[in-house]
Amino acid sequence: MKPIEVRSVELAKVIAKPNDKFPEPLRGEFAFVGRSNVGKSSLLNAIIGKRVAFVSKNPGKTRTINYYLINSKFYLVDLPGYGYARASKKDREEWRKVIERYFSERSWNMKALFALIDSRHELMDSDAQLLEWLEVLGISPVVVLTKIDKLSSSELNKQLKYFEQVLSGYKIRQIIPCSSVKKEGLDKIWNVIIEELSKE
Ligand SMILES: Nc1nc2c(ncn2[C@@H]2O[C@H](COP(=O)(O)OP(=O)(O)OP(=O)(O)O)[C@@H](O)[C@H]2O)c(=O)[nH]1
Ligand SMILES: [Mg+2]
Repeated sequence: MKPIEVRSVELAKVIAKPNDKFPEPLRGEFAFVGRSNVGKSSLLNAIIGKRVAFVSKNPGKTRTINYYLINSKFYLVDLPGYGYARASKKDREEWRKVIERYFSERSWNMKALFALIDSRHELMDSDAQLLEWLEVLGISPVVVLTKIDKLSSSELNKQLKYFEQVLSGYKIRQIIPCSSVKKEGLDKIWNVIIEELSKE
């Protein structure tokens, strides 16, 4: 497939408060969801090829819904992370509301959802909860296994087998192992985006 050249990136909209409006739908959007610290903002930067999203080694960095407009055509959406145990109850409740609002009010405009899961660990309860919730909503995510540069090739093989097995009970579109640091798997993410955009 012909790659998309990222000619322009603009932080088009930040949704911080419950009443903030979503931007005009344009040709659709691709959202990135996952536990806090799983690497959503890093992955966005890696696929865009520029440092636009804030990355932090401390969980809970992205607290708003950030819409990055690419080539004035479509959006990449950075969602706040869930499952950060040390956040206050109030904060966690707020993030949950923001994410829930996105799925209930805006997922109709989503062309694909990338659900990020850390390749190094077992599936967490909060990931399973998200996957179950997506099934209820009728959304089949692309699962992105992040930070594979931190695994040896034998560990990676073991984890891939584990995730294929544990995810087999869910409706998953594709599993993509990825590293934002080593820039691995990014082409597969682009292929999903290109395929969806070419459907119009
Ligand atoms: N080794 C390695 N580290 C990564 C990778 N992706 C992200 N990280 C690191 O993981 C930490 C969290 O990355 P972020 O991209 O901020 O994670 P996030 O999911 O956006 O986190 P929140 O905004 O808190 O939800 C940072 O220290 C990143 O440098 C990767 O592919 N490989
Ligand atoms: Mg982030």
